[in-house]
Amino acid sequence: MLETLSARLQAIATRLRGQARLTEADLDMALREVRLALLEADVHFRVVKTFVARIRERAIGSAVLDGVRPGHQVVKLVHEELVDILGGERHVLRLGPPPGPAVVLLVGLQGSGKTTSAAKLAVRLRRDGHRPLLVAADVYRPAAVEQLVRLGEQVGIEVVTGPTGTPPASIAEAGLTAARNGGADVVIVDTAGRQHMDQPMMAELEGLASALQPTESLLVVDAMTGQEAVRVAETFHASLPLTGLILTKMDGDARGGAALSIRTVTGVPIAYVGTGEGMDALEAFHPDRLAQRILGMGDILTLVERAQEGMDREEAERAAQRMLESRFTLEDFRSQLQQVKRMGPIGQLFEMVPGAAGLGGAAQAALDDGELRRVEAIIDSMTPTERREPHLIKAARRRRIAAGSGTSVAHVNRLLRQFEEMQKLVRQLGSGGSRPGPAPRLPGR
Ligand SMILES: Nc1nc2c(ncn2[C@@H]2O[C@H](COP(=O)(O)OP(=O)(O)OP(=O)(O)O)[C@@H](O)[C@H]2O)c(=O)[nH]1
Ligand SMILES: [Mg+2]
Repeated sequence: MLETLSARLQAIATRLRGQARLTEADLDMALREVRLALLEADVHFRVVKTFVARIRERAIGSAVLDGVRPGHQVVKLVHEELVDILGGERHVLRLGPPPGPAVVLLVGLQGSGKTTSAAKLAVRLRRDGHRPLLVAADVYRPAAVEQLVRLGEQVGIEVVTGPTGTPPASIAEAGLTAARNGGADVVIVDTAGRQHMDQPMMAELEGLASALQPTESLLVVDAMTGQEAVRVAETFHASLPLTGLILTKMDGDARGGAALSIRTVTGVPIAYVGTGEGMDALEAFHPDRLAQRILGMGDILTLVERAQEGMDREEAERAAQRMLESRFTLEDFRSQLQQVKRMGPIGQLFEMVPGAAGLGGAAQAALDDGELRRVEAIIDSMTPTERREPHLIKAARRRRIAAGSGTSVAHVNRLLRQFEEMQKLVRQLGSGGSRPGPAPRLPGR
């Protein structure tokens, strides 16, 4: 459902990640695209506005985080803010403490999926070790009671019913009694939906709520209705304090902005999402997992954290300073390599980069530890003077270094050529070079 948004954000993220430097203009452009992608996905404009503003503020505030590429950092910020608008922590239903069965009241508009979700929720709670019982408090249509009874039979969970016309509160009371007698610890109450929100329905639900004192009042909303779902939730919440939401039909093909807006606009957390008609198609809602899925992040967070741990901040700053002053030597370069090595085997890091894991062996080989070790060995075989002044290294010295490091003259040549290119690039940047160039290629790649 969020596939289009996901694809667009991933494209932006991929581009940002490749960036060694990020100017404020780059950030603006990226955020403009993020904004468009969210609006296109039907995310509420107020949510979009706050979202983008917070990322800009945090990105600028944390401009030089330790040892991590700024592009990565921005992606991390986008992820964190996504998790935040999705509700942060997972909302776990409060169903205790015993004695007395906990009451879960399900409310919502007609056709939103209340009855189906009631049965699904019972199945899920039973799997979590509870003993649920269902109550058919939709007393206006015999067919509605019949529907819940059938579902109850299908999943093997008791359904308490009453004759058509019984006040909903009386049936619910009967349900509580049945639960106490039968040892059920959760009573799930399915209520009648209306086509529109109207005063009588609200009054009935308020009456039901004050009679039952539900521990959880969950609004069931159809995610396919988009921003309408957000409006419905706002209105409901105003007269019947909700504790959580069940977003149904997330398997549909709507744009999905409702899922991203509803928590922030209403302040009510999403507890579950319905992802199909089957009885097992109800998932606990995890803000962080959805955010990761939207961004196609793979294990990028782990990667960023590892980079932050592996890099010695002061050493990195010193190296950057020396680069700008054109005093960056092969010695500095070697110490940078050692930092990269501290982050763990390169191949493993590679696996964690979304999209990169699929790249073939060629790319892997170019980045493998063997190559890094070879570069290090070559630098180790130089004298301190040679490391500081590589231009001194002529043919005879190259042969000595190759022999000393167990490599070949061709390897030494390549390393020196690449280092020289890198220095040239750094000089351009240091001399007030206006455009940020591509990341200097590490020798050995
Ligand atoms: N694809 C899909 N269909 C769903 C989902 N949840 C419910 N449905 C379908 O939506 C339709 C309406 O579901 P109900 O559970 O009867 O809705 P309700 O809110 O109880 O409706 P009323 O009792 O008439 O107010 C049914 O055909 C369900 O199978 C879902 O997560 N995904
Ligand atoms: Mg129903």
